[in-house]
Amino acid sequence: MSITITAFERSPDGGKGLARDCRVRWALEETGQPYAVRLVSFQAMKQPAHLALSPFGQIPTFEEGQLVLFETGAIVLHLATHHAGLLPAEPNARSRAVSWIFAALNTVEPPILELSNVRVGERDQPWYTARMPLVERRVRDRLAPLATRLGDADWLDGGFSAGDLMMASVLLRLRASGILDEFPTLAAYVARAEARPAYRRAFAAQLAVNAPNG
Ligand code: GTB
Repeated sequence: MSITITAFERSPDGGKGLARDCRVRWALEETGQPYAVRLVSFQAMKQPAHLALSPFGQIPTFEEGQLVLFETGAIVLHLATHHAGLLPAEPNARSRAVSWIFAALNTVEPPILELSNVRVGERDQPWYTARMPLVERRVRDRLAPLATRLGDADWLDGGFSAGDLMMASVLLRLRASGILDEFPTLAAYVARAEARPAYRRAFAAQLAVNAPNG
């Protein structure tokens, strides 16, 4: 059955890997699944046809036969469950890898999102200067124990898994802030993830949509 995902017709970052279709493209590449992409405008994302796929009018969505999925966690978990390459075979190791998917989305991503929301949306507010250090501290409070757990390992729990795919995707968004580089082992972890051929193919495909000539 063929797979179709949705992505921004024009991504605010110019297709540099920050929009969430990148993590789904990456999972598709890691699991060797061919896919098509339907590009949607910001306007089209809020129209009934797209809302039928994504209740909040967001990208990415995932269609495979009769199955329609939204939420990148669910999409990556679906791919990892149904295809080899992103989850270990041993049941306990598999469950631990799933813990890392949830940790990335529920524990690490929220303060990172808050940081970018404050940077973009609250810069002109009178509380910005006072609030920013608090928001940055919440990010560091997640990164420090994550770095401790990673230690000098390549990946979070044995071999590369969907948990690493999701964690690296979440951490990538921090690079522009400079905070990721305060944690050299995490910066190296993200660089290791980005060096994977599957990530590079996903990144190139997203970039090609937004900068077809460059
Ligand atoms: N929890 C959902 C998931 O994981 O699938 C969140 C999906 C989501 O936030 N999608 C965003 C969206 O559709 C695009 S990725 N937003 C429109 C809306 O909510 O109305 C977020 C994103 C977009 C662009 C950049 N960038 O250019 O830097 C970074 C992140």
